[in-house]
Amino acid sequence: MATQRLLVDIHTHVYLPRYAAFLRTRTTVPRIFSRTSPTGQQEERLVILDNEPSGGRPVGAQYWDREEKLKFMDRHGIDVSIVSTANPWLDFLPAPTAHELAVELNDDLELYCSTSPSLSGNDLKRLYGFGLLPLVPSASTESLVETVEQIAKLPHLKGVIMGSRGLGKGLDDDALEPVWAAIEKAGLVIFLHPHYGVDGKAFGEKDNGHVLPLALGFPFETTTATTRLILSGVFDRYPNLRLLLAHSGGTLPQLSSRLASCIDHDPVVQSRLKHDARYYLGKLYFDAVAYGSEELGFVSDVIGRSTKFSAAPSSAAASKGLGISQKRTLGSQRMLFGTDHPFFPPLSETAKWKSVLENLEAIDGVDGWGEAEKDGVRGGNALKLFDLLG
Ligand code: 5CU
Repeated sequence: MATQRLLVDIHTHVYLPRYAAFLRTRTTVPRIFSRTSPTGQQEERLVILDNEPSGGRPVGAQYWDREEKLKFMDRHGIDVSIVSTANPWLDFLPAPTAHELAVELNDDLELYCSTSPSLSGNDLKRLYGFGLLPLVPSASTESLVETVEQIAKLPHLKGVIMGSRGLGKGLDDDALEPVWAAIEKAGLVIFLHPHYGVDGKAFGEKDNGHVLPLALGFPFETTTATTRLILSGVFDRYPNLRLLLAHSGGTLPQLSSRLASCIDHDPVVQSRLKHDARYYLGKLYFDAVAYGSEELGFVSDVIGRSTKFSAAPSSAAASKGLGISQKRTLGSQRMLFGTDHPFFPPLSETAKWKSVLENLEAIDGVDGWGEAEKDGVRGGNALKLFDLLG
């Protein structure tokens, strides 16, 4: 099989059996509990969000059983998945418990991946993973750096997944400097994923189910967390840090010129940064979980124009002349296919999941992306970012 044509899913989640067992012991959110369903069956329910109805949602083997992940991959033609623990990770735990569980879950995930089938025709495994850090209030720097080093030694773990809370003060907290340094040194990719959304009051009183927190709250959270990281100068201090944003970077691509203008009018903030804000978007990676071709095309344009905003005059000159198709090509190289499995299951039994098909069709339909760009987004970019070919 030609590795350039592989389909690689970089946004796909799991609650490892140890994590699911832990959630079953809890009586407060997040938790898994059993109940008798209205039809008289015994069933398990998952509650992870504070504003979720207390009955939660159905949860089953697709959340923890590796065979189910592989079946889902086979059904959708996915060759390789880079699996991450789903939210809320370890965020809700006291520091010692979070550290202990992080170490155990990282070992569990390495085993889950290393004993997965090999992909026929080459040396790749079907499964790789993102590890977990004990990012909770009062976690010590030593415990965080130690866990980064643990993950770096596990050959099938290629990065870390994290939310936006950090040690309780967000990701622009100075206390996280040694963590960024350790992650950069280890060459791990950070997958930044939302969980908390925004203040629910913004969504009013009408019952719109889970729609507003998921469609808007999640991406707004990612937008704010990434913007705060940019403003803190993290990408100037750690230029080789690789940050992958969930849900195509939320609304950051749409707002990046407004952000740049606001910074221009604030000399204090401006003096902290080496580059125009738009430059930093070209240092980031974006999943292609946006469900629409126009959105993907737009995000690739914004990423692709970023070198125009480098403070280095030579690259400014080099990129001024980039046309729309060159920007789209350049931008596409930082975008990667994802499914969000096991979330967004179809409402009725279908062979393939609508949410997956929509994301594949979106990639296929981007104006100005040729086969090379589409193959890159479908898998080639992931092979490079995660150095899967060695
Ligand atoms: O449906 C949801 O709540 C979620 C979630 O919590 N996490 C995620 O990755 N996707 C959907």
